[in-house]
Amino acid sequence: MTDQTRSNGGETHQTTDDTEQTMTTAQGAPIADDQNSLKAGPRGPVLLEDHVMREKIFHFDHERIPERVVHARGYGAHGYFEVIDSIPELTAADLFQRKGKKTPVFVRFSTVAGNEGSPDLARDVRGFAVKFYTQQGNWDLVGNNIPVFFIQDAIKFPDLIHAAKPAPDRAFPQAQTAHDNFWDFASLTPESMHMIMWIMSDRAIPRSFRMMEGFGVHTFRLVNADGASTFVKFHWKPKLGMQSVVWNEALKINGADPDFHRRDLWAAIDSGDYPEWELGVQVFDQEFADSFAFDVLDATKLIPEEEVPIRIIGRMVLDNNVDNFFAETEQVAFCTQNIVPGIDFTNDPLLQGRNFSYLDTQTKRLGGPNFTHIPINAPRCPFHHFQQDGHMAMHNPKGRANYEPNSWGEDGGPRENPAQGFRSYPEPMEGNKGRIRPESFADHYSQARQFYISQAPVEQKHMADALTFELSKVGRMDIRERMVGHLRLIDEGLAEAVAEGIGLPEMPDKAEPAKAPVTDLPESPALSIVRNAPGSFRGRKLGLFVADGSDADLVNAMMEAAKAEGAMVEIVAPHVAGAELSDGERLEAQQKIDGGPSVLYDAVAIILDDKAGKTLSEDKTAQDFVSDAFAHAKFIAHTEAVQPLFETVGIAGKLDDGVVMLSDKADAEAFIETCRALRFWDRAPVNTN
Ligand code: HDD
Repeated sequence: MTDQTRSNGGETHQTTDDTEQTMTTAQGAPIADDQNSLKAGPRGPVLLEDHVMREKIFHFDHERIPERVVHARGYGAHGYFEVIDSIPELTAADLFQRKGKKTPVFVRFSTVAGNEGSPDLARDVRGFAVKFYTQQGNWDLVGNNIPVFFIQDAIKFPDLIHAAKPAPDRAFPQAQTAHDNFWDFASLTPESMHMIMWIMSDRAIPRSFRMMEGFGVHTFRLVNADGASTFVKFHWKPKLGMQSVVWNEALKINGADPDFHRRDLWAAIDSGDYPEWELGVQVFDQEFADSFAFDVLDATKLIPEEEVPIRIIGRMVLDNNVDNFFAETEQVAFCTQNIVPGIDFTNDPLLQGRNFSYLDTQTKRLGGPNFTHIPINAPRCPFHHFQQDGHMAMHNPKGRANYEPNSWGEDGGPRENPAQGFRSYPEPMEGNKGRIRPESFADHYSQARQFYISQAPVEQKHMADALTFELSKVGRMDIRERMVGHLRLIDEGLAEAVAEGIGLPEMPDKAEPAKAPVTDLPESPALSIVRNAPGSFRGRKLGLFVADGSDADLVNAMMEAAKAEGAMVEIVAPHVAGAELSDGERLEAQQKIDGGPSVLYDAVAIILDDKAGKTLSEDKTAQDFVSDAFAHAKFIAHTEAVQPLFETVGIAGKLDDGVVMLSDKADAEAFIETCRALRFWDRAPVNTN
């Protein structure tokens, strides 16, 4: 029996951890027999009178709520935000006022397109939604791991999502954009080109939630105590650095462990290796906004870090897994409209539309307007208002007054507070009403090109491979051609690689560059993952493949070296019972080789003796373990006895500096240091497609 006191976030209603307690119905009536329904005679019909069974099954029948229309698959955790550098000069927001101040948070990471049961390593944007339980109310920063978006105006969101989700007539493909409808929409929507570059890049297949950046995407406002306002963009920077997997690996991870990302987050927190991000702000004024080459209200554009540096103001640590997935992660309701005094919206038309959508969707998903009564959504500061009644109302105003103004004096309930209350920034407005797309939103290609040229060569190859993969799943030739026509405006080399990849007989015409010319922007190295590698193997996982007879000293040295680096080790063996090492000790395995393919690890060490080396060279799963690790540019450490395995998979003649022979303890330590480079990209061209 679970402890509902905890999973409900502090409300005490019923039940405890104490398994000695009597099981009851939901009404609290003790149950004598939970194994058998009430029957007329031992083999007779079940009686309608059986209130115990009917209540139990009735409740079960109603366990599901509608999954989120987007971001259905997600995983959450609790933690805190701590101020490193206070910014009272920029904002009156309570949570940023004092260095060291901590604010509790709940974070939910997600994929966008797939349903709740879809695999974690779909090529997709990742949601990065943070609920700050501040002393002035809940602030929801509902962002993604990509700083730009597909569309400029919220009115296009249903079209975008319809096109990305499974086709309505056949209900497939699940959790992938690799189909005609998505590319049809994208190729007819030039404003999506910048974001297309991002989702075709390695950003869309992160190694871990712990290793991805997060972005508030829109330009927001900060407003200080004097009412002065600056613009701001929010950035989350992972302490472990950014890292992604390669596409062929992603496809295989989805089969081997569809829960790869959620398991990774849960395990890291459970083991006390708490994931951490820094919160950074790009702050700029109206003058900069007016001089910037793009409109800061256009969510398909970013502001390069090189142009407006990021100031780190805090850190977020996730140190607590949920007690109950449904109560917390499923019922958490993020709303972009949840902001607090000191932070304000801008006129970004995407943000304005979102401010309607989230409240609306939570009402539907959680069954009524009282979803703020659910503990995960309730503010953790005092709150008083006259909202009342409705489905599942847990707390209504007390006393006689449920309206305002009233003349009940002290018993009259809460009052507005002009000194502290939220005030919208009084931005002057003028203009004719109209369904208008501003001309300042018209350049759809320049930043797409900037993103592409800022990538390392291996990342550019991954992008060409990704586009080739996706467009190869598109049945209609005209859609494929139209996309290549757009790519020609972004980068001719990329367009050629994709045209060749999908076998176009001739190069299609360039797309019309809409109303704005494409400009050559400088490279922004901050946009590359590989160019900003963390130089550490910390938080990563080593797959250590052993068998009976493996050299105990080497195995222990490798485990110690990995541990000293702050990395995790998983033992993989021919049997899950483990292996008897050379010293006669048995080492338990976490994975039988069939269930622990090398795609689940960041690097692998294969420590076998001659006998096991020979036997396993004929084993298909052991062969895949080695050949995949090699194809995915991973670092491989091995004993001499692994040579026959290299021979059977055909890489014996191709071994490079990323494949390291182990003889003694020092080799093991040196190998873990080598792994700090994360991948051996010189093994290119890597067959990742
Ligand atoms: Fe959204 C969920 C992020 C545009 C409408 N969105 C949702 C979640 C994230 C984002 C992270 C999951 C929250 C959670 O974990 O529960 N969405 C974004 C970002 C956008 C964006 C970064 C662009 C900058 N979204 C967007 C638009 C609309 C929506 C333009 C509608 C006009 N989004 C929704 C929604 C969802 C949602 C339908 C589905 C479930 C939910 O809200 O709670 O309201």
